[in-house]
Amino acid sequence: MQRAQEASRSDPTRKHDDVGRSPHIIERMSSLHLVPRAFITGITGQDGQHLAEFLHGKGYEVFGLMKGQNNPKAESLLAEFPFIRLVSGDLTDFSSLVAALRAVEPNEVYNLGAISFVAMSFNQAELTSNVTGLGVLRMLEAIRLVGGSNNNPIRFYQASSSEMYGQVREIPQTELTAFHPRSPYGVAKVFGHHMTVNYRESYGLHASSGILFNHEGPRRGYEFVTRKISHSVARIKLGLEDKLLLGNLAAKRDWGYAGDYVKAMWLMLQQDQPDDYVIATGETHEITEFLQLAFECAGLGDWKKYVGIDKQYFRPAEVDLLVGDASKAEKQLGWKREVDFPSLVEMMVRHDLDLEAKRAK
Ligand code: NDP
Ligand code: GDR
Repeated sequence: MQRAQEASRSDPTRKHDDVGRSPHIIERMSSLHLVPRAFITGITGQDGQHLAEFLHGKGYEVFGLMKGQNNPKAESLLAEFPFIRLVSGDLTDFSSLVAALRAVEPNEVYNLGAISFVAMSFNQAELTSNVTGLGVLRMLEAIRLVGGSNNNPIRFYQASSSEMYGQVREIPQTELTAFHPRSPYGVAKVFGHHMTVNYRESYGLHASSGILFNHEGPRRGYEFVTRKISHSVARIKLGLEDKLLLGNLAAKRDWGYAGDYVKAMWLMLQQDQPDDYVIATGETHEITEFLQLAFECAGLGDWKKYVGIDKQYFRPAEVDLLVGDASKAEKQLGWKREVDFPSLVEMMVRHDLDLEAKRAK
């Protein structure tokens, strides 16, 4: 009966329930779980979508944290992934995280929520520290409170980042490479990473941290350089724009495909012991290489004809080069990336060509 009521409450076609709350938001769940439950923060983001899809395919019940009183992303998310059940809350609000965990009773928590745009973190350093850094501590504390300090049954994944290496101390970067973050975002991620390790060591929490290098795909936000390029290439090809303005083209990144990377998150939580793992391709490419492949893929020829430099896209401090060594994950988790760099660029450009052609109709 209760399940039926909850199902009706989460019907995306309903506008509001009796007390005016969003119908997508659940309040309390039954404690009888027949299948494993995953709770994802950052469910509307690139990785949240990939992970939700992946876990659903594995038979999980998937719950996602949704911030805001009427988040416009809820409707499109549920239209594409109707199996997701949304829970109201915010990483800056501890009691909402406790309430969410009590309602969902998850087996696994994936903390992907963050202010994730490095450039923005320079202008909103305090907000970034609060969400991306302190948000991790709040979630760990909420897990400890709800699941207990001993034999806590909730497994935790923290979305750590290669941005923690910043001005790199060695090449390639491994789990043992020292951190030297170059942005408020990177600093906040270092805090979250160390907190995760500390809760593991202090309370025996099954808390793992994935140090993921850049991963992209058609669900990437338009503010990030790869999607900005693939989107612009499509619009240039269709005659909708003629110029692409970028910042520092000399930066080198280790770019993989997001669909491959979320599998590693899940694998980490299936291990008997929690740990930290680098997830990367082991290759590094300049932004100019991405540009060259993207413009060629659309049949536009030399990218230099279309690309200009705009100082507003340069950052106060830059991360010049990232390249990760994922051999620990490959050996212990059996993880391996499947999509290579040229296939990733092609996937993104083809997707945006289709998307922009449909929008232009
Ligand atoms: P996105 O920027 O696509 O998604 C970020 C998510 O965080 C969104 O769902 C956003 O919600 C949510 N969020 C923002 N603020 C809050 C808040 N106050 N409370 C709750 N949720 C919030 O990031 P990605 O999917 O690309 O990345 C996922 C995670 O992995 C992030 O933590 C990122 O820092 C990290 N990471 C990403 C890498 C990459 O290459 N993609 C590499 C390494 C780490 P809303 O949409 O409602 O704003
Ligand atoms: P990054 O990704 O900072 O590595 O963080 P982003 O795509 O924003 O930048 C990559 C590199 O490209 C340079 N660049 C530009 N970047 C943007 N966004 N726009 C431009 O116009 C532009 N021109 C040049 C940047 O200076 C930079 O060197 C991403 C995020 O997903 C983080 O959350 C994650 O932790 C890291 O990857 C790993």
